[in-house]
Amino acid sequence: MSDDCIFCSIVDGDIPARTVHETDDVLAFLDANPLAPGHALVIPKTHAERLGDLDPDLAGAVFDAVAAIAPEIEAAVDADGANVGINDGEAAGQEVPHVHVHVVPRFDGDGGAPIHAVAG
Ligand code: DGP
Repeated sequence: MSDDCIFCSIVDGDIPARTVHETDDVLAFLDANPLAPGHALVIPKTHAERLGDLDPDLAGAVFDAVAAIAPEIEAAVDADGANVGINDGEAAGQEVPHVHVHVVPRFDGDGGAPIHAVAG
């Protein structure tokens, strides 16, 4: 838990969120500013600012959760694919300093950019 961390407050139940998956170590919830229907964030419950700060076992648990829920979210919103990614550090666009993996459903012909176009 880190004071002033929005995502720690969500873990603690002090800020409401639409939970889509939860384990002892990981929470996934819908993004408040979705890029697409079903856009979810997967976070470790323990505070870590950057991916490199994350305990490797916990990083594994986060990606296990991503792998489990991405197909479920795609099915729930009838998507055709998903972008899965991390904005790691301010220079990469990280706004909330608590590691989070974006799962953004994609739809055939939706006109959005692939991740490799972000800095291209
Ligand atoms: P990033 O730029 O990678 O740090 O993305 C932060 C994301 O977090 C952004 O898509 C909006 C989302 N977000 C920010 N505050 C809240 C919140 O209080 N609740 C939820 N559910 N999402 C939030």
